[in-house]
Amino acid sequence: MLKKEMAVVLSYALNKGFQIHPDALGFLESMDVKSLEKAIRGIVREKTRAKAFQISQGDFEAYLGITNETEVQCKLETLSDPTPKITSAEGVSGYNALFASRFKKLKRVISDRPEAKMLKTITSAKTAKADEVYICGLVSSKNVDRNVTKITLEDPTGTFEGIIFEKDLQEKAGALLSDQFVMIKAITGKNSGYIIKELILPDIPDHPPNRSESEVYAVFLSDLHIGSKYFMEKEFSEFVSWIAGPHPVARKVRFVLIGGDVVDGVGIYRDQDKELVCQTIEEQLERTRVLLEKIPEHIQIVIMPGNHDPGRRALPQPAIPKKYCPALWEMKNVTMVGNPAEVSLNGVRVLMFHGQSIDDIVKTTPGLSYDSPVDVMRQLLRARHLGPIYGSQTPIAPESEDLLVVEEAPDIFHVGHVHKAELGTYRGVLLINSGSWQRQTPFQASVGMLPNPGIAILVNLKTFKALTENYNPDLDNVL
Ligand code: D5M
Ligand code: FE
Ligand code: ZN
Repeated sequence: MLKKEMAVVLSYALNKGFQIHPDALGFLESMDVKSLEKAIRGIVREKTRAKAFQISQGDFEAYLGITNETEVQCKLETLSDPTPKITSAEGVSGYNALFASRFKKLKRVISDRPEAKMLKTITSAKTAKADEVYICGLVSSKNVDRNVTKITLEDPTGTFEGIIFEKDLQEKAGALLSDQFVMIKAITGKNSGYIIKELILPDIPDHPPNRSESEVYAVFLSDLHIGSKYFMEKEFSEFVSWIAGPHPVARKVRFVLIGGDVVDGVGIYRDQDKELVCQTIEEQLERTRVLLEKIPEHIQIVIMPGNHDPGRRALPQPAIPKKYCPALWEMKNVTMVGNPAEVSLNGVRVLMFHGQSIDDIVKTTPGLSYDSPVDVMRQLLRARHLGPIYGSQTPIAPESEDLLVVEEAPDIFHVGHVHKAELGTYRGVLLINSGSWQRQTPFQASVGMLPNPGIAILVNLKTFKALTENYNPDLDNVL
């Protein structure tokens, strides 16, 4: 609401001899004219009766039925963050150590499966010459040739080749990603080759999610691209005002998570400078701080980087380094984490990942596309890995520990990157792609990518009900 409009509405109370406490002004600014008019008349009526001639923010809160914030639980914990584990040099030990770690961690993940008891190493399975074998490994190749699919797996002891004849199983194999971990059951064929009879992905167990005791909301955002000409600054500011305002849902927001591409960055793509309104990283992050500062301090903000943010390009990424934005780091209610990260919001486990690997996965998997990022997210959970494909477009650093393994199933899986807001579920996990706050860029238009920016997703952490706040100026473009 404009200051002028607010003065007109408040004059109603002032003319009746009331004073307005200055603490209420910021709060009132975020209300719309109609609700303020209504509230002020009601409050004036009540307080005239009580002969109390000062109106404070508390009076408005009481009138609107807003509960006292301090009673609500608001506990943010960082459960895992790659930042302190990331080695400074890239390419230290090559991908051997990375794959060894991936294999070891995922073998542990599947160890409680009944089939796991029958697992043999590739070398021992080959020498045992049993009719039926169970092995596991990372997919090193996959070929479809004249109605048969041939798969090669590797474990630390050796290489295994097997053939799939069955149609259903070939389809399942079609969705296997290279370097992904898989368990298989195979039998020996006539000419001593192996025929694959089962493909078992690590997957996640179906589970009821942890819930918050207090009824609080978390807001899921990503891909703001602050600094870009196409960042929807006006709409984003309106949404921030909504969070700070009197809407009953907004009053219950306690967490805001930002899943990467906070800023547009510098030198990320050719001739980017022509599409920037802020030419330095520092300026872009300062603008971010100014915008986020409008979020009330009782709301915890978590900031994770994406491929446009500074730090390093390869996954896993450290938190946006403090040297670019000391003021943002020092904000009391801001927590900076790396990508991927896991946080707990009042006990609800949220796995945050920017989503870079989606690009490689949609390219190589039949049936998956940018239209439904949530489908790709299901695939990542089945693989229990956030970036299985090594050496493709998404750079993955050869860390000695594979930090992209999904060691524990989350309650909420929060991804961004593809600029398409979408919700889904998978085995008790709420899947969120948080869309973007950047209008379609000329590049996206040239490749036919249609984003649905300006949609905020909110989740009630007690009931797991999700809702959206739509600031997209194009009304057709809804979630
Ligand atoms: O990516 C926004 C979206 O655009 C994401 O879905 C990937 C896609 N994108 C970005 N760059 C390319 C290239 N070079 N080829 C194909 N698709 C691309 P963002 O991370 O915000 O730039
Ligand atoms: Fe983005
Ligand atoms: Zn991105």
